[in-house]
Amino acid sequence: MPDDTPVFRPTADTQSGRDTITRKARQGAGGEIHQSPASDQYLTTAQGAPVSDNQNTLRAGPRGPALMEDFAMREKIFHFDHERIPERVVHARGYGAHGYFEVTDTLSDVTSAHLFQKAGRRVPAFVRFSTVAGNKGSMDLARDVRGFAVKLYTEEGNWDIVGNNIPVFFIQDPIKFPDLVHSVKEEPDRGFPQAQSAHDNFWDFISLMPESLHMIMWTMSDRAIPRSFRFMEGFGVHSFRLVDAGGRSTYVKFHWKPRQGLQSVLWDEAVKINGADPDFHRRDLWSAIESGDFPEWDLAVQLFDDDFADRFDFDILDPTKIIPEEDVPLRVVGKLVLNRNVDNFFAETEQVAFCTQNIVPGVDFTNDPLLQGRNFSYLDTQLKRLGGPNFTQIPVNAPRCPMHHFHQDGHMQTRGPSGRANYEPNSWAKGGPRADHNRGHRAFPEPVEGPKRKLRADSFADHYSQARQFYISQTTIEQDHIVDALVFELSKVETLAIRERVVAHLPNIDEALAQKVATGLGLKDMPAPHKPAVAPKTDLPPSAALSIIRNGPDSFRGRTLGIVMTDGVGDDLLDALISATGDAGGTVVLIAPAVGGVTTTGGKHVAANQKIDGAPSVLFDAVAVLADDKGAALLAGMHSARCFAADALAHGKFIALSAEAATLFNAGVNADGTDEAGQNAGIHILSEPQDAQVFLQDCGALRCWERIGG
Ligand code: HDE
Repeated sequence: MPDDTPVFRPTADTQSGRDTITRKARQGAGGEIHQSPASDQYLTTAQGAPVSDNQNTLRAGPRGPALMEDFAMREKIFHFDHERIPERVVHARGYGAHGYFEVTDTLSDVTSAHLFQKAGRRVPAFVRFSTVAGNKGSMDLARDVRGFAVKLYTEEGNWDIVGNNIPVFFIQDPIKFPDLVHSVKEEPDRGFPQAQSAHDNFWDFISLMPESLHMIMWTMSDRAIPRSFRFMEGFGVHSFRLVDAGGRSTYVKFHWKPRQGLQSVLWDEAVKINGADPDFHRRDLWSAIESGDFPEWDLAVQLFDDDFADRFDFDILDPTKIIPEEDVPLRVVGKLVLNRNVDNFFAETEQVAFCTQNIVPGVDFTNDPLLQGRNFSYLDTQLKRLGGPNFTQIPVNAPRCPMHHFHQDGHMQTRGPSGRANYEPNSWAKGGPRADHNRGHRAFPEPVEGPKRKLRADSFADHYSQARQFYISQTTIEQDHIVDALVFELSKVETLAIRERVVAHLPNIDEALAQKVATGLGLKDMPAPHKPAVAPKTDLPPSAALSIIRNGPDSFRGRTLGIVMTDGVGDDLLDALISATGDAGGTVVLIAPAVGGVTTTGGKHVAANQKIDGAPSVLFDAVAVLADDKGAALLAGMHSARCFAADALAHGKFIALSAEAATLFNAGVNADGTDEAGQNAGIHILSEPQDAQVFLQDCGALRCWERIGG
């Protein structure tokens, strides 16, 4: 494809008004133009007929029966009755945003994909993040894997990298996927629990599927409770192929690395956030983009060849295994930026259809069995969900490059090509469209032979070595969280035999882990260890890349400070804290006993964003309480304020206080900043406005582990 092909750019003028955005987005995507209501428009039916009365149904007499003749009423109710479509069978709850992907380093040495031939090339992107198990209305902070699905609208068609925030999966074969999903979803007889893995069916299945143990280490880690979509990694999981113009293949694994760093919440925070704001993750993404703080990820690739694959301890086709970054380093080749919220959640986030089979020339599949199963499932599921084969015409799904094919008709067809030629070859439309061997996608001609049999390769048999490697790669704090998570989940399992069967797998990962979980569960005896098919390797070295704490943010950028203020708050301190947070790239949320706001010592009125009851400290990365003596006494009498303080302390938040507000935090915190009980770590008593800068520097760390015993 020539280099002067127009580069596709996302709509830039997103701030210019809702009508414009909607029209541009629809037009750009080749779809119909939607009409946004404006004040000078009149109401019509879907057929365009003006409506005379939208309050009263046509009746025979003022108290008489409704008349069938009222076509406006019937159309309205008919359409309403059919508003819902089936939710996704997994990943039902999700949130999407638009942006772009830009190549920062060419990959022309390994792939013929047009996108990667030149640094600086940019294509529009749509990303949908999701939880897996919960239904569409479930809460965001479920302990769960997060989907990280990326659609790149390239000039050679849509390329979907349908990944997760965890680089491995529970199972090795697609035939087990329905069993896995059934086991984690609500139990079929009772219809609960919702969006939780902490129940008998899930752990029963896991206890009988040792191949899931590596993934279990990840899902019991803090990876499964991210602080926000913006602070998590994404992974393509499978090994794919890149293929160059000469037909040479290189294996590749895809990684999305957040430029914001990695950050997760504590389980106690997750539980409370779910109550305080079940939309925490979607609100976070929406607000960040709306405020112009666009989240960014680097696309990094791990490239390797057959020699490496042959030497590697594990099978590169096995989706329950990673390739450590220390073995195959990451090469950063691009940047993903999310800079535009959807105009309409249903039209875009709900109707977007990702399919693993959507690849472009220069990219190809491998024989990873799970990937091959997925290639069937995604196309199939869209048919059910979106109602017919023409879902590719929905604007968010439509390619942004020219399309020429002979598909026709079907439900909801909106393309009506003219002319007589609807088959190929034909002699009507001279010259095209025709398949082009040089331009089109060509499968890598891997020689394949072997008897047809239902079997699993021996090279897939080691289920524990990498689970152990993951565990030993964690800091002590993170290892403790894995223990706590296993104990929590298994304590919700009612059947003792299931608890024991799970614990029986753990000595194959780490003896101390097994012992701690057994103790946490109050098991009388340690169950006999499960006998592995292949002895676990104990010599795999730890990998620093696997820890969140070792890869946390290095500043307060993109994070939020919650400031509780009362009447009598000092102007200087408040202003200093707000501007220091802004300088650090963070956001401030002002909280007060009443949402109307407070009056400062200087007599200024400051409106609040939240009333304290609706803004518990779990919603913020760091907190401050600024009050005078009277305000501190008022807060001390409020249950919500006491909980705010107690949680901020318990969760290791960095805390800034006016001297008077220190009383709210009682015990170890003294107004003069002395720390007899050692509980003052991470707590700043602000005396001077310049203390705010020092506080914000501290806040750059993840949280104050020192105070909470990390
Ligand atoms: Fe999916 N998965 N999956 N999955 N998956 C779906 O497709 C499936 C797997 C992932 O935001 C479904 O459109 C099978 C791995 C994401 O719209 C469905 C297997 C990974 C999303 C489906 C897997 C994923 C889905 C449901 C095992 C990480 C959400 C709705 C063979 C690499 C996409 C839909 C979105 C969604 C099938 C395993 C990621 C049913 C059969 C491994 C991020 O087709």
